[in-house]
Amino acid sequence: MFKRAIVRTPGKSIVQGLSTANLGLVDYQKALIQHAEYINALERCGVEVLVLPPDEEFPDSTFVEDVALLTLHCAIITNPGAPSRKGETAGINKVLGDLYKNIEEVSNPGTVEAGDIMMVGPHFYIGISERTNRNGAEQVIKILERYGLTGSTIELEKVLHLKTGLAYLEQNNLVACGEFVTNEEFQKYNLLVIPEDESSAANCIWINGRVILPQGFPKTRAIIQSCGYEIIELNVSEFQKLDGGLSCLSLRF
Ligand code: CIR
Repeated sequence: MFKRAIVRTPGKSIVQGLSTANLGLVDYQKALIQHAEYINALERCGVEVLVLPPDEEFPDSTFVEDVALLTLHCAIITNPGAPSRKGETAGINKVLGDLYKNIEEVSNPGTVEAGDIMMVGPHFYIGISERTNRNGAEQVIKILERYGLTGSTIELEKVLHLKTGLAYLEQNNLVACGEFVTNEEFQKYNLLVIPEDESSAANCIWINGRVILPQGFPKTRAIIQSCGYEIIELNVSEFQKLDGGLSCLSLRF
């Protein structure tokens, strides 16, 4: 169960965030409303939400998931592979100092963005992507092992982050799309295969028995509902314009 979450309110600079999506310019006012609805949904799932103020210096800083990995035993500050995002870690480091006794860090030449890390109980899958390199993943695995946890790597072919196309919903249920569907590593799970035309919906999150899904993906909704989950749908259009989704917007622990 998750007790807490950390989010960061988007700043006006979000309109300059990194993007390959070609979905148009972010509407800042809409982004603020969607972010507030996101916080509300987390609270409805029984999570206490710590809301950090906007950090205008970093346009992508609302995607707070990427700058830290929070486990039961330690927090790991990452080292983002995107040059414009490197400085985001200082802000999260300060906040985590009050919440965690054990704080670890990934350092150069290793790069890691935690959107590339998926937790399945005590095991962490780490995507090797344009943002997360092998050195970074190895640093994370070594740290995890010191705390009795494990990690392994998955090569990414097309997507930005591992969790762009995967979401673990507990109870052995794994949402998968595209390149991950046939990956050997994931065949031991009950795969909930998301059709390519709804690929954005693969970035959904399990919170305390409920699943938060992006709005407008009826096939995905039906698949997840058929497994017995209560669903909360949210409009995250402004974040999708920046290749972001539901998981990216919070650190859950
Ligand atoms: C970026 O390119 O870094 C941001 N525009 C989107 C980050 C999305 N984060 C995630 O998937 N965990």
